[in-house]
Amino acid sequence: SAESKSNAELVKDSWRVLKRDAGTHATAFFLKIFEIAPTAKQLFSFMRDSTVPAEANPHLKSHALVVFTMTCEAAILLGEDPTLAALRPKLLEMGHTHVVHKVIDEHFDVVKYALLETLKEALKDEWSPSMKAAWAEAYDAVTKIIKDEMHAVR
Ligand code: ISQ
Repeated sequence: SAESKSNAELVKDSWRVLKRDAGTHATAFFLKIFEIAPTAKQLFSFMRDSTVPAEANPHLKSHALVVFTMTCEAAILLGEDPTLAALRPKLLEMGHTHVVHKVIDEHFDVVKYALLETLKEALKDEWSPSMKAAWAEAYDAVTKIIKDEMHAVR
């Protein structure tokens, strides 16, 4: 039953569903972010300089997949490695990149909400409170390391 699954298994299950139509879900994810926070478009150079509608932007999919895959990798790792030591070098680097692009802490809340909404819509009947908790835990662990590094270098 779903109750007996680990967080890693729950996230892997949802990832399998998401992957079937990754482009669509990646686009939905971005559009949700811009719906909540229209000024967030200014953070992405490929959006800022673009004349095509967001849903036709080729860079959008790969960027959204960064967030999906990083959160997914973290969820799988968390059971064995609560400090995410293996991902740390990459996450510290991401902290620097986000400072350069003038990302602030509040942006992470918008992205978390949009991520969970996107997953809920993608998973439909398979979405569950335990899946939501598993993704949220992984997202919080990843973004804590990124944000701590942003505060340290700023
Ligand atoms: C933050 N960093 C990289 C890619 C992203 C895609 C969507 C939303 C936030 C992001």
